[in-house]
Amino acid sequence: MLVSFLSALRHICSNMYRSFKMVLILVLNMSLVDGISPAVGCGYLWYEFNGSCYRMYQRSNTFEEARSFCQNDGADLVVIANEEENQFLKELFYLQEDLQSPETIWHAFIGLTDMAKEGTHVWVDGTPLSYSNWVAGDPNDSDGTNDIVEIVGPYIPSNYGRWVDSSTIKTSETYICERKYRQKTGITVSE
Ligand SMILES: *[C@@H]1O[C@H](CO)[C@@H](O)[C@H](O)[C@H]1NC(C)=O
Ligand SMILES: *[C@@H]1O[C@H](CO)[C@@H](O)[C@H](O)[C@H]1NC(C)=O
Ligand SMILES: [Ca+2]
Ligand SMILES: [Ca+2]
Repeated sequence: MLVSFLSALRHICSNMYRSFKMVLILVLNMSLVDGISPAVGCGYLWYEFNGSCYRMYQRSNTFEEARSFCQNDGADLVVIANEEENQFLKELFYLQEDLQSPETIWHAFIGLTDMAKEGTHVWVDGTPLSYSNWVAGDPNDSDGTNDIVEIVGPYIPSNYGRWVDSSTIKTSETYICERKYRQKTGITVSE
């Protein structure tokens, strides 16, 4: 009698424990998805890295047009703070699901210019240049109008991820937008 009671109790407890574990796993998974899923946090076709959302576009635009296009999405051309972020952008050429033939891309605009003062590069958010990753010999303002900057794409493996200055009047086929990550609540995560 007692034995069967105890065995029944153990059975009930173990079932309760299993249900509790299931709920726990469910809750943990949900919060994990909330935290890292690009679909939830950054929106469709935007990719999250360290508090920002990124999207690479293939559209034929000048630097200023590309900036406006990013700004329409509450973003701007990408500001690159460190090597980790630059490394992420190299990966973005392949992460970005809607890109056509990433291996054929030469360059993409980033949010860096020396338009205001020749030779003094400033990020579009006003940050002065600290981390940089220039191609050897760049920036060289080679034709006197090279005041915008591009990151080299996979097409040129030897310089992939490095930066070149390019002509301000150039139209690029590719560029990268960045905006701060916002949680579902609409609260902006502070830096
Ligand atoms: C300037 O840099 C570009 C790459 O942006 C390179 O192709 C060119 O040869 C360089 N010109 C000079 C004069 O160094
Ligand atoms: C992430 O962002 C913070 C704040 O902007 C910065 O201090 C940190 O270096 C960044 N980490 C990486 C891995 O980029
Ligand atoms: Ca950034
Ligand atoms: Ca220049």
